[in-house]
Amino acid sequence: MTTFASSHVPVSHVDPFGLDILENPLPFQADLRDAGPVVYLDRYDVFAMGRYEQVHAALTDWQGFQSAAGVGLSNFRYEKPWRPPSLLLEADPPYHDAPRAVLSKILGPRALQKLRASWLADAEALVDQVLEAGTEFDAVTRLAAAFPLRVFPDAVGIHETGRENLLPYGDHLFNAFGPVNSLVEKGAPRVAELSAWVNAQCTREALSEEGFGAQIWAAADRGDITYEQAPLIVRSLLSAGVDTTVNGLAAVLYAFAGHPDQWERLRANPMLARTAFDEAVRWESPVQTFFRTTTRDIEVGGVLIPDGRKILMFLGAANRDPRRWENPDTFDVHRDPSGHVGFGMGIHQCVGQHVARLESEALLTALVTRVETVEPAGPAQRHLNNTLRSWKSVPVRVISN
Ligand code: OVV
Repeated sequence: MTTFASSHVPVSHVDPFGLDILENPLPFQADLRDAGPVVYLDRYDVFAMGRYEQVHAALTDWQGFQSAAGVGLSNFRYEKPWRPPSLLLEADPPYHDAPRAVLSKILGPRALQKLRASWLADAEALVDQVLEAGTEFDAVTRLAAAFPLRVFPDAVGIHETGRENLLPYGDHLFNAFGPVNSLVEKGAPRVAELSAWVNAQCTREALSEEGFGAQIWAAADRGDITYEQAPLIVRSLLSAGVDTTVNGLAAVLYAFAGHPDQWERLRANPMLARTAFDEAVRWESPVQTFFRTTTRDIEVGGVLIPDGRKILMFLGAANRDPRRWENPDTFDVHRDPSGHVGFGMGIHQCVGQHVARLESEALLTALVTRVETVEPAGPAQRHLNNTLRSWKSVPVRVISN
């Protein structure tokens, strides 16, 4: 890190989307936090924040740090988005409010009570099936990916056919928030096909009569949203609802495989399952970064960020900021992880977080009654993505009851 003598903005030449950094972003994130509250990334001509205090403050200030110019590197003021912008993620009040209100109710804790019993039973069935097949398996494919794919598409109400497109679509979408690097280029050949499939699932006719999708269309019948908005809100479910939870579950399973003492604590008190998931979301931060765009000249930590500039918010770095967290690198189910920014913060905070928490509660609860010990059965392998902290495989060995 060097410094602009004139404006006292620390400058980093590092490419945070470089494959080497994505493989292990922690040393860079520590440098970023230590360099100052705001750092200029000259590789992309953007600003960055890595400290909890400033990330939290910027996420909470949606008037000053807008989402409507896109939450990726691309600035919608100047560049055409690769797909029609999300009505939730890439919008601000007042346009954001009706879609958000409709979806928060459909995905809220109250509404999810109806799914709880069947998701707990599904998790038990899946875990029984995996354990019957053997004591060594890949926790990512067999559990972290298998469980959301088993319950979520059904809950939305989409057809069986084409579900294998969900993960590749999400993988590309989350890559596309970053620069056009090799990860985006790798996904480019299938973008048209995958987008066409996803969009086709969002029509009223394609959706089952019950489910989150149908409930979104019912909100249009009531006039809470328009008929034009309904399919785009369904698209948000299919965009943000799969890869995120797969990687959140992978994170918590990886965390426990590496921390047998924490698994013992969970076994001693299964009520810790929900806290444990939030602690894993803090510790691993499945969504590592999102951008915001300044709506005016804004001073942060003595640095003037001009109007219309992109700022990269390092959720993962903020969640391990020693200025905010004691022993931030320690996965500890007895800590209070609340206030982490792994789900964001403010008006855009993850609208699906209760779905994610229910999925993890179901899976961990099924595991904790059946698995005495879990340990790594080989090296875990990362899957690189411009936005997601992801795993290709986490081999584990378990002793079951
Ligand atoms: C949080 C998130 C990620 C990706 C896509 C969307 C939301 C969306 O609304 O489409």
